[in-house]
Amino acid sequence: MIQVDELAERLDSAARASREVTQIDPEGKMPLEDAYAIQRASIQRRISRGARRAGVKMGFTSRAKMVQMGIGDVIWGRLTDDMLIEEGMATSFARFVHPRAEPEIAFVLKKPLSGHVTAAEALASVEAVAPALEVIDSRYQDFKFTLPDVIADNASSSGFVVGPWCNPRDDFSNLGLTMSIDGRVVQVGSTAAILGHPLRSLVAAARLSEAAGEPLQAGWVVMAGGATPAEWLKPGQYISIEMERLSVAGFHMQA
Ligand code: OOG
Ligand code: MG
Repeated sequence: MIQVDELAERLDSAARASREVTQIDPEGKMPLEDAYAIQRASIQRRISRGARRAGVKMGFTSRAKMVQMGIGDVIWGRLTDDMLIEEGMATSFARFVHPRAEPEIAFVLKKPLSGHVTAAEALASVEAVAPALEVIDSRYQDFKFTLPDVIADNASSSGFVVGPWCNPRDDFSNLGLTMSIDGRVVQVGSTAAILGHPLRSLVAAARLSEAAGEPLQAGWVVMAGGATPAEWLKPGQYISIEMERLSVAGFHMQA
């Protein structure tokens, strides 16, 4: 029997204190349902301190991310309201252990969505889409983990930035995007890198969330997953995403 509460406490405390911890399952032998149970208990601690659930993040939905991190399975994590970095505003580097940023697309839902849904049903539940940035910050030393490790650690999630919301009726299946640091382009990609179409990530989120007993809710944000590899961040930088035909979003990493 694994100690779900003890491991959840360890990861939650590490995230709160911006401190790294050793891997909890370096051999990668833990059943994934145990890893998700640790994630759930760890986020529950945050919620009992007053944070509110804000949505879901999907991970490893692009080949670029799978290759960068050496993991080939789609995973998911829980977003809470305290993770939101206001677009154009600053967040403090001291909040993180060793942050990285990656360009994504975000959905906000206008109605609940759960179970096995078609892409058309998923689209019908979307209120708006926006270019987004995720700040990932593994709590593990050297940002190294196995699949159960990263699932238990809420899929490395730490912060998210969402740009101006745009009409989801405009085709967003293959939009060019760039991520820049201090105005210099560091990654170039397309929304099509996300499972061939970012809606497939929302379809997967609907299925996985329902299976976990926490179906997607109206008002929730779903982060579709990084379209390119992530970039290490340093204090003082301005990180931005520009997405063709949609809009731009950015934030300052304050020293
Ligand atoms: C795990 C989280 C993956 C994504 O967008 O693919 C992820 C990590 O890379 O540390 O957020
Ligand atoms: Mg991500």
